[in-house]
Amino acid sequence: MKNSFLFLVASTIAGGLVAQDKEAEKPNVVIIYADDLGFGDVGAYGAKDLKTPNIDAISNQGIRFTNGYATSATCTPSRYSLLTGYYPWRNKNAQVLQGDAPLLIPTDKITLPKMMQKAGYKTGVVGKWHLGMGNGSVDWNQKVSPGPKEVGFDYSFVMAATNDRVPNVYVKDGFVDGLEKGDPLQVNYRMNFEGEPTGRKNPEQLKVMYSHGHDMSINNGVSRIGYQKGGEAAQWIDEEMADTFLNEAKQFIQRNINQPFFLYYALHQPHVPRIPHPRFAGTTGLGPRGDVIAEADWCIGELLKTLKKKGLMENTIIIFSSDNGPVLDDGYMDASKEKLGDHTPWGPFRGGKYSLYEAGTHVPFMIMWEGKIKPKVSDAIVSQVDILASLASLTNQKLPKTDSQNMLSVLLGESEIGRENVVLEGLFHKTAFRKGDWVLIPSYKGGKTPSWGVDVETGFLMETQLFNIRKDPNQRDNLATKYPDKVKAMKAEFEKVKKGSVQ
Ligand code: NG6
Ligand code: CA
Repeated sequence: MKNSFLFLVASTIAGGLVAQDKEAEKPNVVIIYADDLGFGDVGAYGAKDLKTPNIDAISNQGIRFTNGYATSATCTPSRYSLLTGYYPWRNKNAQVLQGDAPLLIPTDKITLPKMMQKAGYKTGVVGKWHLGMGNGSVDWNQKVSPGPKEVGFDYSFVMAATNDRVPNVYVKDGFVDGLEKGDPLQVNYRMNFEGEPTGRKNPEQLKVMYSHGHDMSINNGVSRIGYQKGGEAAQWIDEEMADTFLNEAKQFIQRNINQPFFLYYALHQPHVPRIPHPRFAGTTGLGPRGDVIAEADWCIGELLKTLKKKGLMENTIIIFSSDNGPVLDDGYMDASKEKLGDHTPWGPFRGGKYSLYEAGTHVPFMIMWEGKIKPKVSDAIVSQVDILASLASLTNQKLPKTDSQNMLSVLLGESEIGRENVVLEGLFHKTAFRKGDWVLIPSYKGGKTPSWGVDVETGFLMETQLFNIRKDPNQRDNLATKYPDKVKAMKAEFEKVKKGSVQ
């Protein structure tokens, strides 16, 4: 009698523990991924003239990484790495894609969302996709496939590429959302459709003037990259995009409240064209770039509120980062430069989006898990490419070898031992190598700025560059000639990593 009572108590406790453990292995995971947000754009990283209280709240309740990296200084390659676990320069096609590009990610390989599906998660992507969809000759009036579904997302509500590229429509689970039968949507990146206005020919129709490129089809008073015709009812209104994506993200959470979910919430801000909802226009004094960052921050706050209201905070890991560094004029005359004042989107770093210099890839990177991760600041080196292996470890799964390193203990704040080294990519697959405090930028032919004249130093110089990033975050003091042995050793290790023999 006594024994069986004890047995009952013991098994109940054990049962309880097992159940708890199981739950602990499968917290919801939300990745919030900004587009072109700089290290210095966030209050938690030192921004003073721009307020980001909701992003800061994630940082204050979790870990703020001071050495967090996107794999690339542009969007498609960084997203490719996040979802595949491979460095983007290993795939020659992983470069900024047009809106009609075929799906970039192989459908027969493991991806972050597929791995989460295997662990029993419902997976969703809301926001910017920019990884190609379809097979290269898409009929936008039929189901567009392969796409997010084939990459591992049970639900998707996305724009195909960027907010400055056609088609300007949302694609929901493979179908253009809101398309009317009698008004088919056509897309062409080579030539215009007869009689259709363009920014170049009809500047009087524009509410924001283009500065370079972006002079093709007009939607909602903004000319874009590429040509499109028809699909009028489905064309997005830029001012409503933030609310649209936020509602989709909230609904995804609501639908999956009773099971583990993985949400990839890919914000469109502050990428061009920067067109905030009127609620945010003029609120920061920094022009549209500041205003859309305030809008993005608000969206993040609303998402957190939703998780809180549903009682999900203690069972949800939230990761926040950006796909690449900041840029001011990226194709529209939106006064980003004129209204910048003392704000420094690049933080202490040199360069920006497109750049091999630090500001291209050294981005805000933070994680919170209420009650599980103790708040702190970490200087460990982490890359977004590591999220795959780390979440595989969290959910107890084996992965084939990729560039992704298991940084789970670093992400959970249990260790300060991050990556030994990390490869950084600028435009056109040009790469640099960080090891410890040192960054090596090999010599490259090519100009200081991208060919279309965007005002960012790429870091592509004829001479080899070596910097001590801790002492000289602004990369002004090139130590390559002073430390030839260091250059040699780093080059050798870089070559090994490129060949895949060092992980
Ligand atoms: C460039 C565009 C730029 C931006 C970028 C992609 C021109 C002149 N510039 O080609 O405006 O769209 O591609 O940005 O067209 S990213 O963040 O998605 O990588
Ligand atoms: Ca981007």
